[in-house]
Amino acid sequence: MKDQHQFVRTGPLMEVASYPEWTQEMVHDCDRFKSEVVEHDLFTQMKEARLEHSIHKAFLSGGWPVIDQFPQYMAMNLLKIRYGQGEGQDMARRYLIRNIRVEQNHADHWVNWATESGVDIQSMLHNQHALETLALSQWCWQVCDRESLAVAMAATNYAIEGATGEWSARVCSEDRYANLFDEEVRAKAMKWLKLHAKYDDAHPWEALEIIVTLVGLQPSQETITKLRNAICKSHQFMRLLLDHYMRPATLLGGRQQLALA
Ligand code: HXD
Ligand code: FE
Repeated sequence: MKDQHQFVRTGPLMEVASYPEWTQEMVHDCDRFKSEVVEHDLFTQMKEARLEHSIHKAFLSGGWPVIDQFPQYMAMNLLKIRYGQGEGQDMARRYLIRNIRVEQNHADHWVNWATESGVDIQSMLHNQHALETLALSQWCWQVCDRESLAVAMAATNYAIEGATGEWSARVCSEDRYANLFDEEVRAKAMKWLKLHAKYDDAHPWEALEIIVTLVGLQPSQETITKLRNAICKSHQFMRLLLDHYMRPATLLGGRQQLALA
């Protein structure tokens, strides 16, 4: 049974024009926040191999909670699904089960990246992280726990994966950063970045297709607003994390002490 508001994509997966007009507007509205992540000075300095060592290590450590929890966000969303309850739910079920498995390896690759960058892994795994950087993981947990499947996937699989595909591609767009690592460990250290740095990565688009299939061709204004706010919030929390690490060193030290107190 097919209802008239059901979205069935006919155009290419990775073109925004293949989606309803409300989706195109939403994507466009959120892109401004995404750019602030992708173009962030921390990533510029990383790409140009001039990011201060302490900031580099602090970033890798501070990013860890989201890496650790990412499959759990997907698991929380998987719990919202019942088989055979519609095309959107069936697509989401396949996507989530498959990608939870993929993210298993990504956590290992992040740990390798951090290890080769000189991060103290035990403190990365067990330290309390700065409040500003914890906001991103807390937000993701909250949205996946409390909001609908569509809104939660928009905040995580669409917004975070989407921005990450672009910032990692930016860092990998030249060899300068990769060349900071000794040749013997370079491939291992760069694996996480390389895997995410694909301009042709279909994952965020697959998530978008699922979201639109879940809410249909004509969702309420309230639903659209919720989706848009969730996406923009994820981008803003990512930016907050990056801004935190780019603050002057003294302030960063002070804040970290505050978080540990
Ligand atoms: C960015 C810091 C400002 C956190 C990056 C989070 C990226 C999550 C990517 C997702 O695929 C999980 C993973 O471990 O690869
Ligand atoms: Fe990943």
